[in-house]
Amino acid sequence: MSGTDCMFCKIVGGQIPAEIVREAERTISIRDINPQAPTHVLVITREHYPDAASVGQADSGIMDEIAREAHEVAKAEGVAASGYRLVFNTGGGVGQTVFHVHGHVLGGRGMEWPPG
Ligand code: D5M
Repeated sequence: MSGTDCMFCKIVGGQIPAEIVREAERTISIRDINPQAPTHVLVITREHYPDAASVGQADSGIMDEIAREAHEVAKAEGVAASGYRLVFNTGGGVGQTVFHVHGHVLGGRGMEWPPG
């Protein structure tokens, strides 16, 4: 799925509105529509890849960029010092619902380990 069928491709293309918190050459970062923490931002690749596994195989460099952008988001949101999670749900069995790679930046509250 990509282009006309993919919701995050439509957000990247400006066809669906989103609260954009950061833009970079290869990623955009948007506020999650259903936040699970006081800070919940998604770092999305501009190019379509279904998940972290496929993007890692096709273009390993972009994972570095996602991690860098996630940290910039965390700094801008004021959660870098207290800590944050960068989560990639990879597969429907562990909760991935949008099959366009995105890192969840979660912070601003205490969290448990292991995750549920
Ligand atoms: O995460 C998919 C995430 O995407 C989930 O936390 C909801 C969020 N989402 C879905 N639609 C939108 C829009 N339109 N704007 C912002 N956020 C959205 P996953 O890891 O695939 O379960």
